Amino acid sequence: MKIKELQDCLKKKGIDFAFFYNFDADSVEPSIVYFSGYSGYGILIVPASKKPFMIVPKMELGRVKKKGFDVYVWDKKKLTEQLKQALRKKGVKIRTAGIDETRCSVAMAKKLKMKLNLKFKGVSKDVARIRAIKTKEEIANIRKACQITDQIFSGIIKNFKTFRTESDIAAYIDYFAKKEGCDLAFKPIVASGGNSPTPHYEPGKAKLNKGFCVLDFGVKYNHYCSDMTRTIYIGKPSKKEVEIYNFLLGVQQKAINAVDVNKKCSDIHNLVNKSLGKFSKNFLHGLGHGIGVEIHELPFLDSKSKDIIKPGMVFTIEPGIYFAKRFGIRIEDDILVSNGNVEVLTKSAKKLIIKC
Ligand SMILES: [Mn+2]
Repeated sequence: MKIKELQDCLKKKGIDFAFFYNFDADSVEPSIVYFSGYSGYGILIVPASKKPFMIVPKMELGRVKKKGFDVYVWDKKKLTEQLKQALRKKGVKIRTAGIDETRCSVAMAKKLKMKLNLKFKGVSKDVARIRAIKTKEEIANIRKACQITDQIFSGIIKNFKTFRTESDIAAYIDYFAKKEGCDLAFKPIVASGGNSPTPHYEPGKAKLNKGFCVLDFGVKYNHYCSDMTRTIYIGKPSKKEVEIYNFLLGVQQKAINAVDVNKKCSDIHNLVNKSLGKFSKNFLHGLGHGIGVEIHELPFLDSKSKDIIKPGMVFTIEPGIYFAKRFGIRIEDDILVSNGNVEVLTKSAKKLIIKC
């Protein structure tokens, strides 16, 4: 169990308990989702050697109780006092707290320090490392997210005639993700024609332009993300355009073939840079990133990465070639590495699709 892994790490670092919180109704705290499956407002405390517990608003009690955690009803005005009492009741020492230093606000840290006289140690790297290796259940969720992503892509292709603008396609993705009970993993990218060279383009009411059209989207199934990119062509591609597309596809396949346990992530990125030859200067981002409860997590496949590929990792391979103001092409799949096996979880075809 992953909580046990976190607790082992807390003990090793001399931390009494880990403290994660989410006080923003519009967002989720990845660590709370990850360790508890609960995606709402509240606090998760993971003591180094006692059972974890949560403090949530009364209206959320039902949701949390289903997850099997001890839970206290949150008293808004007395949060720190309440936390102190709960920790004492559980017999947890109140000296050193592990916080996700990338997410805990300065105001929160100040308050905890003042009212509870706590010392802090950062645990963000430890949590990221634990999260990088997926369990069977997590893999099943990601697999399902990838299946739904494939279904949405085939729906886009089938219904292509009905779309007039980039946002028509974005809305279709949004609708079908939600119809399947999923959230979007991120705001879909639909970048046609002259917009395609912008890797993180935000689709608007622009009419679908002729030329390459980059479709980059993913869903969250049970909080777990998928992330896929296909580049299609609207109109009639020139011979040169088809060549560049097929060249990039070859490079992407080469990168996937190079994935193996114990390889350095930076080596795979560097291999792609080398294979791109004169186009390597047109490759503007890292080759890939892990996916899980967050859309970008360990491992990272870029030239500076120190990450090593291990069984249980799931990450993207997404080389791209971008020519400013002309066109861009990106092809992205989600890759699962297990013992002795590398599997591509996103199955949508990659032969260039041409729509008139
Ligand atoms: Mn991606």
